[in-house]
Amino acid sequence: MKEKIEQYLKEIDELTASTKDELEAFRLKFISRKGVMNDLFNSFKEVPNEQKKEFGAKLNVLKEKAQSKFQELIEVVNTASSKEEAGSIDVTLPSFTNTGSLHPLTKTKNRIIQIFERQGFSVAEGPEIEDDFHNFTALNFPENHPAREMQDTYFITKNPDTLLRTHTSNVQIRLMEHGQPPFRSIMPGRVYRNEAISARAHCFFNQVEGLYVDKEVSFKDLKQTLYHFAKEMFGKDTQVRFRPSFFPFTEPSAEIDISCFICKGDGCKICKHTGWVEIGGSGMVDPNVLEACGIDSKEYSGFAFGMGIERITMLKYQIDDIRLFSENDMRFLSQF
Ligand code: 2NM
Repeated sequence: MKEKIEQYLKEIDELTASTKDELEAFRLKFISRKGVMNDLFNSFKEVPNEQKKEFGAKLNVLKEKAQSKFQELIEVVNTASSKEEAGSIDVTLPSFTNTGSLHPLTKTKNRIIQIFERQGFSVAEGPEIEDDFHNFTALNFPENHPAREMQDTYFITKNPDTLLRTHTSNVQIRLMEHGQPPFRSIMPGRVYRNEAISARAHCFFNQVEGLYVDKEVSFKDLKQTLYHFAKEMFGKDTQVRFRPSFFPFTEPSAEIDISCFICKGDGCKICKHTGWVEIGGSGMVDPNVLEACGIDSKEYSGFAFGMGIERITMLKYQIDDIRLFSENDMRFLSQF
């Protein structure tokens, strides 16, 4: 028994614990009623009376030692586990709020699509690398039209019949070529023009064009459709004005102006003190265009329109430099 007590004292002295499980194992062995102390106190009954004093004292030393070691281990284990909690991830914390956002041009494009889809238009897409027929000839561009010149259009050097599309009208042509009326679609997408880059112009930009071809489509359908668009896009008080113009592919043709939503017509820098800002072009599809696509122009008529997505976005958010859209500057992009 003497040896046992000595052995336990040594064991307690040398013992360390850093986890809750090790602490519990210590408690079961040295503190609990069912542990070694219980056995020792039971054996104590068998000790001859003249030795009881000595053993009693030793047992008490062991008991106290066990108890104080237990307190010490509780401290050690608690500090270790609170450190572990501080370093681990709290899954109940709110998640990141900086999740990125859509590009302003994408936002505008999505809104335009939404407004026209609600008026029964679907979305069509086509190639950015196009042939002369779909970009110019089918659109009634005369052979010597200036837009066909090298300084306006990017031609593919290896094949002069191939070019980067200068508008998304090539998609309208492809749609009409391969299908039967009615057609009611919008065509958003990137286009290319050989222009000097400035705050107002870029050599690539985005357009959305629209086409509606059916029996008895008239200029009043064009006006109503764009009137609705302008009010949805720029607010219900927006006025729309059609100004006579010319395009090879439409006859008659008109520029689309809206009342300046910045100064409400009083005159400001944005509208150059006219009270009106241009948002695009439009017109009745020229019968030559319909015929080039195999559509009987005596049976069908249509309207078409086109606008620049950059221009609409610049007006809506009062952005004064078109180059910001393609520079990927986070100070600009993170504002949207
Ligand atoms: C514009 C302005 C006016 C237009 C015409 C056609 C087509 F293919 F039907 F002839 N597509 N897009 C059009 C008409 C485009 O952009 C300023």
